[in-house]
Amino acid sequence: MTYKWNVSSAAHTLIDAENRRQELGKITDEWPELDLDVAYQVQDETLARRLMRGEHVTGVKLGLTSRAKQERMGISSPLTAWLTDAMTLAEGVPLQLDSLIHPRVEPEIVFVLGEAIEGPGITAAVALQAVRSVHAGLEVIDSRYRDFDFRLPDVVADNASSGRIVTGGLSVAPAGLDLALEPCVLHVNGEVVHTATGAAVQGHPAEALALAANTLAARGVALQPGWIVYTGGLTDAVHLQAGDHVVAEFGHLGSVVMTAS
Ligand code: OOG
Ligand code: MG
Repeated sequence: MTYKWNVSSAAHTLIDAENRRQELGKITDEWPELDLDVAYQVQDETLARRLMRGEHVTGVKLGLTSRAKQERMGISSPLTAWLTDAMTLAEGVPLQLDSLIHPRVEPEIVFVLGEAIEGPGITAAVALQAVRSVHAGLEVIDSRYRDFDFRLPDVVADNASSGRIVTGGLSVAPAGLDLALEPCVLHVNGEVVHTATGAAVQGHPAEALALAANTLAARGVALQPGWIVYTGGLTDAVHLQAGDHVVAEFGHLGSVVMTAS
């Protein structure tokens, strides 16, 4: 029997895999016609299903904005996806590994917006003016695809492997920061596993913010005041195991900590 793929069945399959913590093969293997436009329709349909079960949009995330991430995943174009309140993990609350499929963690620079940003035509400088605060962040990604093996439309449909976000409590005003030079050291169980500076993300994290504003404008979406924006992993992501203690330590943004259990 061949499965009848369409926007609705793809969204259902992805949300069901997430709920049941089961990996899938690539959708594009069975549905090669899944192009980027349709993939974003699937992503929006997965969001609709999250909202229907009571979640709220808290912001957006960018994916594959750094060379480290692009090279690891074998995909060179950035993408955007949705963040909801159900993805938020408070700092200090352990991540339950059995609530996810095969989580990995990556450090990110995070913006909280004070004003709306409505593309197109937004530059990094203009985008930065809408930022209220900058934070240290850890994102736990959890692809619904086996071994994180996907093509661009697959990962777009899968809400860019969204899992959990942990945002550092220190809130830093953007004025006076040079985010291209902002250093980040990722420690796992006391060992340094990756280092980067903010320039890893599109040359400057505000470029990623502008990219989000401009590409979302094409889908009729403006970034809203109060939204949180995860600008993309600065480094390759790290597999998580029970007991892992992860710290992303930044130069001016403080540190953010997460423990897996
Ligand atoms: C795709 C999600 C990428 C990032 O920050 O680059 C992402 C993946 O690597 O599974 O969240
Ligand atoms: Mg990420």
